[in-house]
Amino acid sequence: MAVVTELGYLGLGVSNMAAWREYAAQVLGLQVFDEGETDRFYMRMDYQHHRYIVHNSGTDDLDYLGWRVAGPEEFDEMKRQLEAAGVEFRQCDAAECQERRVLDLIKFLDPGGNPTEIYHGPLIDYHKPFHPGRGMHGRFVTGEEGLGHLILRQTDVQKAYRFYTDVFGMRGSIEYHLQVPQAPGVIAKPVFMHCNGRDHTVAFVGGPAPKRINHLKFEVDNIDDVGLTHDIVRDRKLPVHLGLGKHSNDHMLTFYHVNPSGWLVEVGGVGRKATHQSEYYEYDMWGHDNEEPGYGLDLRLRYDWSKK
Ligand code: MBD
Ligand code: FE
Repeated sequence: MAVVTELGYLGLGVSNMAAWREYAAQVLGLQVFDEGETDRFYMRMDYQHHRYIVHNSGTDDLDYLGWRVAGPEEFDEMKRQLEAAGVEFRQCDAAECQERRVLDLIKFLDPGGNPTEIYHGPLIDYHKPFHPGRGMHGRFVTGEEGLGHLILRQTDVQKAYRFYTDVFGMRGSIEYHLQVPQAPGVIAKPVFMHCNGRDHTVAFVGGPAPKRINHLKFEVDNIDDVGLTHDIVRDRKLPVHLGLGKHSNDHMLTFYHVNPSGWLVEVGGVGRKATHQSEYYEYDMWGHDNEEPGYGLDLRLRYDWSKK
């Protein structure tokens, strides 16, 4: 069976290109550049030509995701797996491969209707060292673990779980049983999936959501980069949905703020890798208090020590 090896690139659609360029470089520390095109720019976080194409599409949402397979054989095998699962895909031509800077490419929709791409052979620019948009203490954690993680909208979480396990070869399970403050008695059971050493690469919460993407996680390898980004976000008074805290699944120190498109970015790091065995939690280790509701993670993550 062919398996996806990493979440390699994303297409983001935005309405305010200038705000995104400034935010990406000065708040997140990404390398922002363009190739002379007026309808898009690129964001880089390592040697790969780009990890993000930011399109002037006005969607203020995720426009597509790119999943990597190891090489030509796995690419062909993945096409057979999609056929066997009854998923209609489109083989892309040379121009479309060049647009994504990959050797081969197919496009289709995942069970939640999210535009999804499978590729092999990304362009890696080893002659061009990563140059962050602002000072960083350390680095983004990418490499074989891909660009980070995201929560992706799904109408049927069980159907999505089956697709990402049976067709993509990922593994995962429900990892939390969480209280929903606005709906007493309701327990949210988010599913987290991994395909490499990263604890999770994609997660599904289920239920209606205004956008395909709930949040995108940027992992840094130095706790001082979490602190620096946190200071910059606080100084700019960007809304912080969940304050600093530590997750029970990946043990990372993170916080969630709102980007210029109105959806969430989670910045954090210095945790643990995938354990490759299922476990679940009722609470995060500490923190992640909801400071400003309404951005899609209105869940009780912190244990209440005033109880009893
Ligand atoms: C995560 O990265 C996350 O976003 C949530 C909600 C819970 C655990 C880990
Ligand atoms: Fe997350």
